[in-house]
Amino acid sequence: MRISSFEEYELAYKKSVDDPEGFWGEVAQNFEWRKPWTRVLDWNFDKPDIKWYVGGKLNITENALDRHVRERPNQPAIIWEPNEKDDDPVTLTYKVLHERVCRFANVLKNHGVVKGDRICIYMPMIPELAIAVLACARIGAIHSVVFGGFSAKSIADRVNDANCKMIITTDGAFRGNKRIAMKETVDDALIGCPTVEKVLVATRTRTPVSMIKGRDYWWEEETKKVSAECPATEMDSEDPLFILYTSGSTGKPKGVVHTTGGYMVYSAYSFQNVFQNNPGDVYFCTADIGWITGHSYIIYGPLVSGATSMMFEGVPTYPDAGRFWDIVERHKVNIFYTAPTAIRSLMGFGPEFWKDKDLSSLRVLGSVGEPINEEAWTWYNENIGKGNCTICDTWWQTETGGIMISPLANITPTKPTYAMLPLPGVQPMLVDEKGEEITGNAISGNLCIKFPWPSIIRTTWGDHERCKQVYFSAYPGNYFTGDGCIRDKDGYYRITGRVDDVINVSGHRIGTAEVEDALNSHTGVVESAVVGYPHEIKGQGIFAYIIMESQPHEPELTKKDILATVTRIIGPIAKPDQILFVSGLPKTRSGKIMRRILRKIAEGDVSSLGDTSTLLDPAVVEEIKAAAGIS
Ligand code: 7RM
Repeated sequence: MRISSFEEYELAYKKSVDDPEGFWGEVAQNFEWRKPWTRVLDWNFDKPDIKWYVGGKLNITENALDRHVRERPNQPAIIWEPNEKDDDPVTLTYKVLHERVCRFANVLKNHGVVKGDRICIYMPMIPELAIAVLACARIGAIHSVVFGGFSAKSIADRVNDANCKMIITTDGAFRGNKRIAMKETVDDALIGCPTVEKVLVATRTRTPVSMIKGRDYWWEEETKKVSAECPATEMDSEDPLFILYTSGSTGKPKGVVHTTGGYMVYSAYSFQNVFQNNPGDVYFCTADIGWITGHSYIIYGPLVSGATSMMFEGVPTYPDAGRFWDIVERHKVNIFYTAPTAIRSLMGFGPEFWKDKDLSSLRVLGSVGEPINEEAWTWYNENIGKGNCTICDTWWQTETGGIMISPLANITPTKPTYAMLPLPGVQPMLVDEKGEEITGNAISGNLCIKFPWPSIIRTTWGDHERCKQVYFSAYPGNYFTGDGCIRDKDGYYRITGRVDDVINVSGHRIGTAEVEDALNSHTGVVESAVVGYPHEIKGQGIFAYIIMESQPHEPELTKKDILATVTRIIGPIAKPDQILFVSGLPKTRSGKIMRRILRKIAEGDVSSLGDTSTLLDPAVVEEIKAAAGIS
């Protein structure tokens, strides 16, 4: 189903609320099922227990590949742009991609992988990453992609949580002018991963790596041993398709589980309707496949829709800050999807990087990952879109699987910084602190969704109770997003950011508790508290307050050591931007850290610290202010 006017949007929206099962049954007819479902939806938000397309059988790769091999075999499925601007791009047509996926699926089978096994994928943005993901889906193995910037310990934690039996990686990665070790990091992780039996290694940088007999195998050699035919494994709608770890406000990252049928329907439905991709279009999403945006809008949504999806290996500033626009010009990109942090960073480099580039192919510009500020929205609209493109500010989450609130390109009106309206099938609700629904105009509220959609999170891997606690208990009967939101008089939504202890740094979700755990493991650290603060480029920066056993003799060196510890434990993306050594933290009598106060101090705004009378020791606040150089 493809909506093509605002009237159609309104009709579809109404139908989706009046008759959700009828609506989603119709949408799902657009895909190929081996066996139809007997019920569209079964749900209970209290347990939670949510099932879509009950009894339906399918394989998502038959929809993403085989179908298009029949209908458009020579159309590019993936166009890969390498790190070096002077290297040739690689085009994989649907026919070629299908063949490479089948071949690699046979490699997985040869190495004992069967339906339901969990496979960790730790790779840079090369075509083999997409091939590995789809090969897992081909045979019903559950992929767990770990972003290439995470540390060995983060890999190990994720591998162990899901008991992965294989890791797929590369020798190394090219990122801008850096070469990054991948296999070596996996080797470090493997010291603590007893369930991993095999490691498959694709070559990219041809960096020397250790290869252990009986465990480590080269991708290229293994693919030579197998045939290019691999029938797809029949999956139930509710069989897990993948696990993707994401940070929350407490504890370690949790494994968000998405299942086959509902995820396929929603990723493709949302892709088609938000971006309004037409046959022959080139679509470019700059995300990394290690995040949900890459799963849903580089791989599954576009490929199930038969689109042409660009995949870029490098970084926006290499060889210079015009790289995205060079790619748009070179490949005549029609739809471009990126994050506000990239926009803000590129804005700062000056017009010589964009003004002479031919961007006339562009029709739709997307934004995702964090709130987009008005200045960035306007710059994107004027300098990249030349005032001729729709800006789709798309709000969604790892847990929602697909875009929930966004303009439909050239259909929905737009307004700077607003994600505008829910897609048909999505029923947002704003609630106040007491859990009462706010109707009409709302100057602030917590964003919930009151009815399921096909790609809603099903569980958190290995810990269903956590899924219930985090998402379905704050406002019983509703899914709670963790985001704050306002709604204007026209009913348009603007997402203002997290209301929990999750920080959004350059569009990456980072839990304050995770960073604190890493900080606390550094020698000499007694206690720490981490908060987010406004950062011009990153959206939010990480501010760490740290109590040391004794005042460091060389504070600057100690700070660097602490950053090295965080990099070792989580990865460079979790490094605090600022560290302040303090002698105490503002705590309530019950021992709870008052983060509100720490946030204000990190912002440099102490004019309204609010009520500090409940603090165990109010003098601490004055000390911290003095340490921060604020009075
Ligand atoms: C897709 C993705 C999810 C969190 C979410 C929000 C924030 C994402 C927007 C946004 C304002 C947007 N998944 N967020 N998109 N905030 N406007 N358009 O980013 O799981 O990694 O992060 O990101 O806080 O809860 S995610």
